[in-house]
Amino acid sequence: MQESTSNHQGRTIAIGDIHGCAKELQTLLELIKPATEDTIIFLGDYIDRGPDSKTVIETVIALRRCCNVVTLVGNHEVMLLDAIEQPLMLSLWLQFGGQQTLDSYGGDLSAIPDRHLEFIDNCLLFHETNDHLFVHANYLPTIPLDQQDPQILLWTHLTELQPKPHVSGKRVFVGHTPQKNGRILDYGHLICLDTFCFGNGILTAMDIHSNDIWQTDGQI
Ligand SMILES: [Mn+2]
Repeated sequence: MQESTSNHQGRTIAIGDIHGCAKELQTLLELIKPATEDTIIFLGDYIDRGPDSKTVIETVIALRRCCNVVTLVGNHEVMLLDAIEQPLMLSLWLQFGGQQTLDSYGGDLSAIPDRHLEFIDNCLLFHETNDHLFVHANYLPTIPLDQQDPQILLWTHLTELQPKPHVSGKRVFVGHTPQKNGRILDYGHLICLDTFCFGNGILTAMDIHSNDIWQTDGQI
């Protein structure tokens, strides 16, 4: 999906890591009030750690009826898929918050419906528009996103690698590195929208053109 820089049809809004916080996601969507022409871009990590990953995925799937939806993959979705394909990876995933995900489905891996697995399978490694790049975790500044190591795109925290502006000149939106003070991290060329929802209840969305920000306050 390509946006036009000269003629925006609706808003383009990015949402940070949800991690099973279904109530916060629903509150945030009530604040945003998505319209048919709007595009919402999720930066990945829908599942794990928080209490209701099943409802989060259900909510994102249902949102497709209301507006355009772009869904990126996070490292936690990759861990779930790995756990299904490689039994040895299951215990690792369970330690990284996967247990809460299984609990939300009320059972084991086989209790996850196929359409939820298809949703995860179809999530994108990155998304690119005329002016912006979207990826879960990080990037190397000198390489086009489609040539980068998925390990960096999905796993490397900004505390390990704080990249300079991307060679494309595009502003980059990421999640993955939790901002425990609940505020977005804004380097100008790079914005992190992971405001640590599973820890503090604050989930963040940002209109990438107006820079308007919506947040749940953690009290709801
Ligand atoms: Mn992550």
